[in-house]
Amino acid sequence: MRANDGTRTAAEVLIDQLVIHGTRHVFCVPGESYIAALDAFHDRDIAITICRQESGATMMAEAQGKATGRPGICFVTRGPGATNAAPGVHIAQQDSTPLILFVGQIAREMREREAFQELDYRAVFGSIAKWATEIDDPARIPELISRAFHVATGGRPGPVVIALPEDMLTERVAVPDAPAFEPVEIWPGAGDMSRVQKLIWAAERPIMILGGSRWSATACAALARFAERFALPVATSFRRAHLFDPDHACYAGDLGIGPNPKLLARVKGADLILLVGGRLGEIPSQAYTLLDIPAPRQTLVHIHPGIEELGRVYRPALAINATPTAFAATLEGLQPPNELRWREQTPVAHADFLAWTDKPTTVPGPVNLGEIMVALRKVVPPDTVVCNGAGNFSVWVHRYNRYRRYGTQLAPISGSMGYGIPAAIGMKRLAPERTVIAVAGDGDFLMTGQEFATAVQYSLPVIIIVADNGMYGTIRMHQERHYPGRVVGTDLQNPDFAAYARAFGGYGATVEKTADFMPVFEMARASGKPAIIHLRVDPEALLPTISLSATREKAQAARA
Ligand SMILES: Cc1ncc(C[n+]2csc(CCOP(=O)(O)OP(=O)(O)O)c2C)c(N)n1
Ligand SMILES: [Mg+2]
Repeated sequence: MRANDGTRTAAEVLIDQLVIHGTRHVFCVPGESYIAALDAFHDRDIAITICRQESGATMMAEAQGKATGRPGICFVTRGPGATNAAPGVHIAQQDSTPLILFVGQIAREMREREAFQELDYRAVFGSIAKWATEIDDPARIPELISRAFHVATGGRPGPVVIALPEDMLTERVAVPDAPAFEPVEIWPGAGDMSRVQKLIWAAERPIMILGGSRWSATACAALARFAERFALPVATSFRRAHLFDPDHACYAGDLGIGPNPKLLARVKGADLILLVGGRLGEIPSQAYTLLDIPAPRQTLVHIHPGIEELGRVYRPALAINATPTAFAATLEGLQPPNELRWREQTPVAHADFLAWTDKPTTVPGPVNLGEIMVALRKVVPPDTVVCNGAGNFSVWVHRYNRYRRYGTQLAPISGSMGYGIPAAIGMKRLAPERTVIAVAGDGDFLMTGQEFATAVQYSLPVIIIVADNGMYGTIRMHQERHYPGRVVGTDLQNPDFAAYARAFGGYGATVEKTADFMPVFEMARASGKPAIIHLRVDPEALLPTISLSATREKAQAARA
């Protein structure tokens, strides 16, 4: 009950601030440590999603942060609740996603005794959050929450962790609210843009690479118009394929795991690279082999919202501290040269992409995940969101799905298993009208598969495809490459995933051959329930390009 003497509890001030900053969703696993904050949600216009484990809760919030560019919000309890939430915080860090994690904390007077579940959150999250703090004084909540929203979204976005001592939350204060925050745009200077134009005019073989966060549908559209006017080939970074329309004549493909060799050759052979928003980290740079470090042979123009990222690994010829949204908005002012010397090359780059992704390779066994992705991409609406975690199965997803709109790809740049299911649930909660699909491996699914209960609880009909090959296939692959024939710690004995779905109150079905998939998918869709389609995949189908036995034989031959 709210008082009418002009004072509020700290918890009430906190939740009021969230409402003012535009928060509409909160994900949580409850804990007695922040029971006063939970109470303050009562009668507030914020949808709460109660989850089954904190890693799923934090990933759901992170997925909303990715999709909206505004901080995803998660509440967890102290100690084990907080440490369970760490994977979502790490994803937000590596994926440059705004996220605010609130952690209940022991009462202030018990500090430093190792009270029940006591942790020092500044120390625990010090190296994986952008900012970790604890609020001692209720009167400073408006200031510190405002700062949290600015830190999470500013420059290169990332996670903020805020501990809330339990006794602090019930203290009463009279304090004015802080006004709503707005993410701060960072604009390139006029001089920057004229230098970009000069470098493009001098180029013979330019290419653009898009990555990172701080994009929008408008920015992607502006960038596509620019690419068109300049006939520039455009590649996307690892798990950022949704930044450019794959059907666009300038699209050259994505730099992920197992990329198109022709795209790699094109980037290596370019004389000008416009890297917009991305960091060209270990995965897209193919273990830092794509560009020379620190001085790339190509003329590198690096556009990034985080000043600390410019010159961090690669010395750019031109560094521009700007958000992709602001940079894209200024591209209209650039003029193409009279002669586009690379014009003939751009359709070739697009044809290379199509040749790589149009038709799936053949794989051993009756289920071909590539053919399934191709069949799916033909029937789902263009704004369908496809989510995934980590594992070899994701290589098929990224290669054969077409992410046709901004925000249709939710996948961890950090490579965290277990991301796809919570991401799909977070997304479906945000946009119930959209088709949301998660593709998971058998290992991947069970990292956060308990959240299927959350999908059922909130009637969120996500469709989950579990590619079950009975192993941690990616690690088995590395094993066969480095220690051929010596299988240790990578076999899995799995449940009946379709029965699992039904036991939770969802739709479940098993698919044993490719041709059966689409009818089952349609039934899953028609059921209106959260669904799991259990795909039985031959473990021999290791990658689109090589079988398990061939991987082993290749490694053995190299040793002989
Ligand atoms: C949280 C987490 N733990 C461990 C790993 C290491 N890892 C990467 S892929 C993988 C196996 C994935 O297995 P599965 O989901 O069955 O997919 P598959 O490779 O078999 O297609 C493992 C264990 C990881 N990336 N993330
Ligand atoms: Mg597997």
